[in-house]
Amino acid sequence: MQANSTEQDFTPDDPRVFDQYLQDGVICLRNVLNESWLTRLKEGTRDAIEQGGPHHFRFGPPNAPGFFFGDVMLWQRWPSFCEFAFDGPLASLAGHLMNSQSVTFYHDFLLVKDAGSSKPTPWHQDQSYWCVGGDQALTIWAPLDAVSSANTLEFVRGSHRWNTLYAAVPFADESSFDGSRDGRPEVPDIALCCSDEDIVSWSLQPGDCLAFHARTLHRAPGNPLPHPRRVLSTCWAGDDAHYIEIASDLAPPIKGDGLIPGAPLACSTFPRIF
Ligand SMILES: O=C(O)CCC(=O)C(=O)O
Repeated sequence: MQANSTEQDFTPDDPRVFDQYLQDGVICLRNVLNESWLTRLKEGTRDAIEQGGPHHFRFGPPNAPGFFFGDVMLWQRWPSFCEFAFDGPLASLAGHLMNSQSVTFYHDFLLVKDAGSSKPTPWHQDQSYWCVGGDQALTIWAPLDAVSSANTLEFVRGSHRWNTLYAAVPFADESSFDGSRDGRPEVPDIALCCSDEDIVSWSLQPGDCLAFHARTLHRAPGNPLPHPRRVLSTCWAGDDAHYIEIASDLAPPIKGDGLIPGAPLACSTFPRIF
């Protein structure tokens, strides 16, 4: 399957942004983060990798290049990530795309694929891993390094409208994550059920973002390039998002503070931004 890197892209103030997101479940937005935010996030990323948090993972060769590092809830430990979540440009963008009056910050997720990492990210939907029900939920994927067709995300265009939430899959064979306890169907074989035209992807510069619905299927290759692929994903919830309990493992493995099923998600763990 060949990823198509020539898809249409937009600037955040383009009036077509909302309809495009609604239709495809993914949109590429150029020049969203300025140099100042990028510098702060790169500094924060360096620190975060050095001192992985309680839920970080590191797959690949131990103590050697080519690793795949991930960590969540960085905003709770690092001022740069906290200021980015609360004062950066993504909350209002998320609110616009979700057509939501309120925006709750669910979590951040740092993903670093070192130069030469052979770890692909499997096809999955983000909502499969979450304690979040509802339709107004999305992720914004912000690379801190240039990405090309060799190491960017790929999406099944429109898959957020398939009305199916699949079982969550582990990000690596060596992971103990179990997403199979809720009787959800397995992610289908995308090569069999989708044509090349259904798969979309973009090359990005630092500052550009991909915003996608929490049920849009996506994957990524490893990182065969000679420089790291550092990305900050942030996950946002809107008016109809609510807390759910699932039997499978959660990612992040955090249930929030005093939440009851069906109630809004906002709490001290998942703060409401506006
Ligand atoms: O960056 C990756 O490899 C995967 C990212 C992803 O799946 C996400 O941010 O939801």
